[in-house]
Amino acid sequence: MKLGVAIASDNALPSAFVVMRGLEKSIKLAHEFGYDGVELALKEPDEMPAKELLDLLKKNSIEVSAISSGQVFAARKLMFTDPDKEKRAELVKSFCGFIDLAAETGCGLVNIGRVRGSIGTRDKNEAEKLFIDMANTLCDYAEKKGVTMILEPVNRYEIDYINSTDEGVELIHKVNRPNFTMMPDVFHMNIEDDHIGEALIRNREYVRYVHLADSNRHAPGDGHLDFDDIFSALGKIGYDGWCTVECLPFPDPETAAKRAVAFLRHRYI
Ligand code: LER
Ligand code: MN
Repeated sequence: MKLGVAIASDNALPSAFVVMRGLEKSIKLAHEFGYDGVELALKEPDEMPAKELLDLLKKNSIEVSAISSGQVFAARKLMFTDPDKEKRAELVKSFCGFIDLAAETGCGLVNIGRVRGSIGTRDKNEAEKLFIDMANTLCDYAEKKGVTMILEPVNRYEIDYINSTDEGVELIHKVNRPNFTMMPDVFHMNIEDDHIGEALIRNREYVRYVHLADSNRHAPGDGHLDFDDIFSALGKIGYDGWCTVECLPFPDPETAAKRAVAFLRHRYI
């Protein structure tokens, strides 16, 4: 397994779920603290020119674990289930840029978290049709670039659609594309799933990437999640991908990033 940390540029909203901000500084610190990679939480695909980014990664021996898209929802209010055609076209444009970047950086993964959008008072089938159409459009483009789209079940207090991993798998079956799968986040699983370890084992086929935070969304080890159970389940299913820390920057970004490595390295990863 490889250990990553979620980062964003300086202009990310204060509410963005990342550990450190400032791409250049965070890539340097990620290496210094002992991470293998960074997950880039981006609003736009070109927040840093690709060449500059690739040089910076190489210089610091850091890989990109995935491109994440939460800020496309939080800052730009774009979503898969938006009935507005123009907004959906804007989303396709940004996601094609994310897919290009995922191919260029070699991570080959683009996350779909809260950007899937909500259902609200609409008929669920109507919203779901919009989601599935968008997923197919993006999978068509991603397939040509060797990129996989990873759906993240997110807890009910943040979004009203696809909260548990079982719901994620149900939707993955409906989309039914080889490059459309899932990325569980143990913070959301702790709220929505019956049992974290059992749900990971049950849905093993679709565990392509993992987000880590503790029960209070602080650094792993600072709350009461059973990480022995989580990593024992990941071991049982032969998971060998990225585990990326996506916790709140508490008490401050650098301390959170360091505490997460201190807890996870050697014990689990
Ligand atoms: C949001 O809570 C989250 O976990 C992100 O990774 C997805 O937007
Ligand atoms: Mn997450």
